[in-house]
Amino acid sequence: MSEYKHILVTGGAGFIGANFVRWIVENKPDVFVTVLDKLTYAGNKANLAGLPENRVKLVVGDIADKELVFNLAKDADAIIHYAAESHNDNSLKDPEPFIMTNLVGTYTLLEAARKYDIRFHHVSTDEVYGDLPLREDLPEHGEGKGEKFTPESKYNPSSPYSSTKAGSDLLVRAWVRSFGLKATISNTSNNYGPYQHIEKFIPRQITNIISGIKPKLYGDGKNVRDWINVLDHASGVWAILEKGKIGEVYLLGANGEKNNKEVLETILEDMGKDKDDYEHVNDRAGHDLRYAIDASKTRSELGWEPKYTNFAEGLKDTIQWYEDNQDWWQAEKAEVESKYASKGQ
Ligand code: NAD
Ligand code: TDX
Repeated sequence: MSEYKHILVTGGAGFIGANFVRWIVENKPDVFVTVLDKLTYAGNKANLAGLPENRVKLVVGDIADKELVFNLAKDADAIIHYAAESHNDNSLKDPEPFIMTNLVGTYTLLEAARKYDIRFHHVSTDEVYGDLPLREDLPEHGEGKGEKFTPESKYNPSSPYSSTKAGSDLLVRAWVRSFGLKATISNTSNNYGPYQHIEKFIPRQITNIISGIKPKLYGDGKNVRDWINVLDHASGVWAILEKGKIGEVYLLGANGEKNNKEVLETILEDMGKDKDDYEHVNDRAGHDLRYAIDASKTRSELGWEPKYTNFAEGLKDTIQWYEDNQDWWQAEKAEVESKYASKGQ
């Protein structure tokens, strides 16, 4: 039996939120989910298609809408906060929605959780810690202190996206300390899996190949991301909600470090192409070099373990999902690519 019977999931029609809602429906039969989602370009009702009405209700609205948020919060016993503007490249073009959603929206939710004394879990990213040197540039080839992010790492965000996520984390910490809010925070590495918007690296390249467009690699492709399957993120968030200590920060990662070039070559080979059949395009401004998560505290304190740690297999399943669900992404493909093309990417 779950301690939380009615959870309010913000951003539940986006990539990670929808996978979380699907995970709840599958694994927590006594939990009812209200999704609050604005359905921005990144949100999609279809991400929740097929879920039973007696388990999941979608409310379309903005997390910065105080009246709506307070109304929904009073009927919930926990808020799991996924909603965000989430794409670094977009934040370089127009930071404003990032300020409004990631900061003002988070503030609005925190005030509602404070008023009704509700458990709050804030979903954040490893990008708040900035970046790490590449392993090959470390003196002792990767072994040693400070090599991965820990909950004690210094905040050092690089982009408008990551700085607004860092700001939202700090708001949560202050609400815990000053108002006794029952909150936890998770900082997670790069997720992959179904329902990810095609502006993001892995789905963009898969859908490029299906569409006969050459994949696009930023810079030299040496940048490293620490990949975690989106379902392992879901189980991690639930473990923190139920077993995490109030006021604590938990890192979620699955030892999945890969550089972008390696990931792209694997996608190309899996899809029957030459592994060098791609283009180098303009690099991202301020492009973070490497992310890597040390999740040992989460594993030892909460007993959480990622299950889907075979990245090669997970990537194959993800490719298959985009091949099988072309109706889900085809209509947006030309517009996404023309936005990138206008920046030489
Ligand atoms: P996404 O962009 O796919 O989904 C975001 C969702 O939030 C969308 O459904 C969108 O409609 C909704 N939304 C945006 N603004 C809103 C608003 N003002 N009010 C209500 N809903 C709004 O993002 P994602 O990749 O699923 O990321 C979810 C969360 O996880 C974010 O907080 C992100 O920072 C964090 N995160 C993502 C990753 C990753 O690899 N994608 C890694 C670590 C952490
Ligand atoms: O076409 C591309 N070519 C390319 O080389 C795109 C879209 C990206 N890249 C590179 C940039 C990054 O090094 O691939 C890497 C991954 O890029 P994104 O998918 O944009 O993800 P990233 O910037 O790493 O951020 C993601 O993980 C952390 C999520 O989008 C964030 O929401 C999360 O906080």
